[in-house]
Amino acid sequence: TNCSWCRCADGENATLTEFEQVLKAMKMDSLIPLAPRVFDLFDNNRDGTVDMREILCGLSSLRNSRGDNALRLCFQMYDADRSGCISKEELASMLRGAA
Ligand SMILES: [Ca+2]
Repeated sequence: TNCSWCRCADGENATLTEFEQVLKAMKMDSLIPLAPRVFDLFDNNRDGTVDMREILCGLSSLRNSRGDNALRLCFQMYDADRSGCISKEELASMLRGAA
């Protein structure tokens, strides 16, 4: 089939563009502005694509996040260079992205 979600579910890896389609297909449109961050966060093995397992794993940690965990996850999402702190530049780009 031609849909990203199905290709992904078949075990193929999704690129960022395909990942955005997956978010749309899952009615998670609110995450689309954050797609590059979420994508980066889900890409556990850092190969530049997310596979089905990484997506499910990432989604379940999003869903199970409460309090501190959710906060840490958000923090990781915005900490673009993984420095452990959110720089002014990162904050600015986050606010630009949210606008
Ligand atoms: Ca990956």
